[in-house]
Amino acid sequence: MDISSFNPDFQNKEGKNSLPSDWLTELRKGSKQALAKALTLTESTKEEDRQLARYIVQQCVNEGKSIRIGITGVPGVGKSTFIDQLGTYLIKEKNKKVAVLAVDPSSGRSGGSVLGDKTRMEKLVMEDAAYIRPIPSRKELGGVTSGLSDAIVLSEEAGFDIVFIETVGVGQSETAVSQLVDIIIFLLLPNSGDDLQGIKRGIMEEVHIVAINKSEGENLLAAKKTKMLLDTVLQIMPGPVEGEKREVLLCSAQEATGIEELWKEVSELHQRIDKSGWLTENRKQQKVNRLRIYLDSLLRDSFYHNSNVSDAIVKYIAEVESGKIDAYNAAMEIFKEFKK
Ligand SMILES: Nc1nc2c(ncn2[C@@H]2O[C@H](COP(=O)(O)OP(=O)(O)OP(=O)(O)O)[C@@H](O)[C@H]2O)c(=O)[nH]1
Ligand SMILES: [Mg+2]
Repeated sequence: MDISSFNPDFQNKEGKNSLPSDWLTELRKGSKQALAKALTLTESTKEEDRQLARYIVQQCVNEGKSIRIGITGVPGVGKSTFIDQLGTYLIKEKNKKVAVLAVDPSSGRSGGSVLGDKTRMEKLVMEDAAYIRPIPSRKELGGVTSGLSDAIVLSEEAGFDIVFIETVGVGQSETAVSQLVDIIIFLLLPNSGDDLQGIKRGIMEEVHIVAINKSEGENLLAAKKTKMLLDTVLQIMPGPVEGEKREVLLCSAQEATGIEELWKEVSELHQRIDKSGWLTENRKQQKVNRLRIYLDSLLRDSFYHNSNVSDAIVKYIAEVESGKIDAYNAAMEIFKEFKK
C-alpha cells in the first residue's frame, strides 16, 4: 500500500506531517498521543481512515507481547476500582506499563452516557505509565471484538506490558473478552453465594481466577461463605485450563487489600500457561475464531445489502403473514435470491 496517498487528513496540530511511518515510530516509542490517534482511526466511519488504521495495525510487530487480562463481573461489582488499584500497584511496585480498555456495551445505543464511569480510575489516570481508553461497541465488521482486537495490538505496539479489558459480563462483550484475553478475572460480590445459580455457567467455565470484591468490614463473613461455596462449585466444574485448580480470592478494591496476593496468583498462572504452551494455543484458537467472526459479519453484510434479497424479504414477510408460505420455505426462497 502506498502510504503517501493518505497524506491529506494526517497533519498534526503543529502542521507537521504525520504520515504512518512517523506515526509508527512514535507509537513504538510509547507515545500515548500516537496510540490515541491510531485508536481514533480504527473507530472512524470514514473508509480512508479505516484503511489507514488497517495498515497501521498490520505493521505492528509486537502483537502478543503483553499479558492480556479480562476483568468481568456485574455492573457495580468494582471492576474499575479494582483495575485502578491493581494497575497502580503494577506501575509502582512492578515497573509495568498498563493499558486499560473499557468496553462500553451501551455506547452503541446511548451515545456513551456511562463512558465517564467506565473510565473513572482516579489513581491510575495520574500515572504516566498508564493509558485508559473506552472502547465503543461497533456495529460494523466484527463488532466489539474487532475494535478491541485492534486496540490490544496497538497498545502492545506502544509497549504496554499489561492490557486490562474491563467488560460487564453480559452479551456480546462477554464473548468478546473471552476471545481476546489470556486470563479472565471474574469479580463477584460477597453475598453472591445465595444466587450462584443465577451466575451463568458459561462464564464460570471461562474464568481463570475468581475474586470476591468488597470483602471488608461486615462483608467479610459473607465473603468467606461465598468463597467456600465457590471452591466446591469450581472443583466439579471444568475450567479453561485442564489440570489447573481455580483460585477464589478475597479482596477489597476500595481498601486495597488482597490486590498483591491476587497479582501473585495471576503472574504465577501466567508463567505456568506460558510454559505449558496453553497460551500460544489459546491465542491461535482466538485468531481462528476471529476469522470466523469476520466471515460471519461479511456474509451478513453482503446478504442484507443485496437488493434482490431485500426485495425478496419484503415480499416473503407479507406471504408468511398471510399464511401463503411457511417461514422455513420463505427463508429458503430468500436465500435463493442471494445465491443467484
Ligand atoms: N465497599 C466497597 N466498595 C467498593 C469496592 N470496590 C468498588 N467499590 C464501590 O462500588 C461502586 C462501583 O465501583 P466501580 O469500580 O465503578 O464498579 P464497576 O464494576 O466498574 O461498575 P460498571 O463499570 O458500572 O460495571 C463505587 O461506588 C465504588 O467506590 C470495595 O472493595 N469495597
Ligand atoms: Mg467500571
